[in-house]
Amino acid sequence: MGFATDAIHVGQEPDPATGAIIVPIYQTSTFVQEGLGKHKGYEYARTSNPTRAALERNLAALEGGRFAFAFASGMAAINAVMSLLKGGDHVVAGRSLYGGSFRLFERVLKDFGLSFSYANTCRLEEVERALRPNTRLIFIETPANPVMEITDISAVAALAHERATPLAVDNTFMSPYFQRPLQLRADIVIHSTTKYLNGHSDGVGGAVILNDAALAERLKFIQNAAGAVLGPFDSWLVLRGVKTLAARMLQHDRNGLAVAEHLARHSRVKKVHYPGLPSHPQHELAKRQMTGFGGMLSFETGSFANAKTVLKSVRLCSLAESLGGVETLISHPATMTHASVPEDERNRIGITDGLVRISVGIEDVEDIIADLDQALGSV
Ligand code: P1T
Repeated sequence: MGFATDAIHVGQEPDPATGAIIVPIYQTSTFVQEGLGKHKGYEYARTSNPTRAALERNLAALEGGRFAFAFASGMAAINAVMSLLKGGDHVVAGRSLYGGSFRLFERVLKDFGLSFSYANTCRLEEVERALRPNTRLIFIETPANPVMEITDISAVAALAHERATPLAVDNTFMSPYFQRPLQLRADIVIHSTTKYLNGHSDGVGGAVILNDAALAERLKFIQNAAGAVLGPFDSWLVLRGVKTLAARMLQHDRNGLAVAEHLARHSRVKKVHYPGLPSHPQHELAKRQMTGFGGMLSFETGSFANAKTVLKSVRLCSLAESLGGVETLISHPATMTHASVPEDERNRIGITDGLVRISVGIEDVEDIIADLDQALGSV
């Protein structure tokens, strides 16, 4: 079946007990057993819950993977993947990552004996140079938050596999509608479902999707043992959200391109980072690896004062962290999402004080553009 059909139907068969067309919210902590060891597949809701299991089946299908696990947040999903490692292991991570991933690595996981090297993963030779004999994972985000750097997933996967090292890809920005890393031979896909998968800015969640049975078994063990699971109501919200993923992503993509093209022509905008623009340094790779460019972009206003003016002046666009919802969100990475990245590192990546990020929503695009124009008019 096609993607939109799977999004609506996989894991979402009518409820066998009642015929309800919508998967029920199994708001229960435990399941009564008929006798010792005799139950209907569910024992305790941290281990497994039917609403969460439905979502996990659905997300596995959308990413083209065999196994999926849902977590309490994107960060909990990333932490679970990192829990596959042990003290002394080394990770090569992309230098461009969501600030919270960097914070988890540097301020939590280092204390458990993991070590991290950050590479410009757009350059294969830099990934290769960062590898060590004890490298046990390569972790990338593509497109990367917020400057939209693109990493060649198949090329990094080939390099990783030469060393029998798994490659994990945070696919939050594209969603499986526009990019399927497992098909490009990545081993682990991570999502903050808070973003496009939920799509309506009303729940925080995360997911990990993979094909390898041994890794999946270990991850399932970690999900249950550490317990950062997605609750039944939040699982249900994501199940509802994914049904319109295909329709929403098409509109995010149309609006994203229109806003990016408009800003690129704007006299008060110095630079636009959007993979769908031919001026993007990896536009050709983006066309090859993704089937659309999505709704995320960032642009350079030239100074902190200019960025502040734009963010203060918008009326339709909401100044807020997060992304991927139907409404347009605008933010200042240097002081918001990437505040935990040291300033010199931020400048190296291009997260300047004048950089503004937009998660272009699916409102009428003329209204979004008019709002940005009036805000830029105040600069
Ligand atoms: O917020 P949470 O659901 O825990 O997801 C973390 C996360 C993981 N990966 C990527 C690529 C992300 O962008 C995020 C969260 N990002 C934001 C909140 C933001 O505004 O960029």
